[in-house]
Amino acid sequence: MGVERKNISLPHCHYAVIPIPFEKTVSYGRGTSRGPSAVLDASAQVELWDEEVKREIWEDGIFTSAAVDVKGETEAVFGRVENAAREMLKYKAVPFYVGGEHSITQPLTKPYIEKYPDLSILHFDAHADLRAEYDGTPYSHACALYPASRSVPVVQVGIRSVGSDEYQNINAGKVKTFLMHENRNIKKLIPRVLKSLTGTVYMTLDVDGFDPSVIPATGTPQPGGFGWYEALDLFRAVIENKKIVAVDVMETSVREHDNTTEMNVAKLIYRLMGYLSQKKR
Ligand SMILES: [Mn+2]
Repeated sequence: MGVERKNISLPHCHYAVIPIPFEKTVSYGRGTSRGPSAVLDASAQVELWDEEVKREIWEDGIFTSAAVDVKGETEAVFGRVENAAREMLKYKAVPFYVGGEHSITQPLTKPYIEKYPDLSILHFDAHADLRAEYDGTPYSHACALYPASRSVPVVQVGIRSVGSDEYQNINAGKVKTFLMHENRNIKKLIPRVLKSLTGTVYMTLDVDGFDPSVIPATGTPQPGGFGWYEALDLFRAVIENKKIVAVDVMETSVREHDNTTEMNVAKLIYRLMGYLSQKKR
């Protein structure tokens, strides 16, 4: 990110940012391939001193890697994404994978599921993403959490768009789904989410989990999402109470004459790093 220290190497950093500008199966609005670079550019405008965490978070070391190569067939791209995640497991840094479309959460979560027997996934999204297949492919953004949900607990929040072909997968098997309209009191929601998660958590954040007033530029927006502070309350509680092994932030798009989305996503990532830093002290 724009806030990284000069000459810092990955083994010494507490955080890593890995851009993955993949966009292939997006079914509606396009632009997620430009999301990661827009977030990195915007990160240069985020204040280094965080007013909530009250720290210069960059001092812990933020390593930004080159973007994962997303050219070619989806299977090949997914292989490279999985390898990138596997590589990150060698370091102490908490990785922040920045997408790109949500389908890449499929290969990203694989090495974590293998490594951590008690892993669960916090899935923040407007959409359930639990279709086995969509538009003729299992690699669609609409299937992002389906493979993981077959093997580890997936706790969904923000959900307010569910298809008839995935309805049987919510609140079934290893999936706990907190539908947005039934859980509008965030203070009551937080302890239920904490109870549903295991001790080790992978956080996958589709930015459309936020209300479009917070994050306007995303592939498939839905009304009635999380407010900024509601989401931060939830994320802070999860980070304080769980071991976070990785975070992905997906579906950031860009649109002309409006940099609200990339600014807010950059601030979100920096703030989450701040929560993780606070915990260490
Ligand atoms: Mn979504």
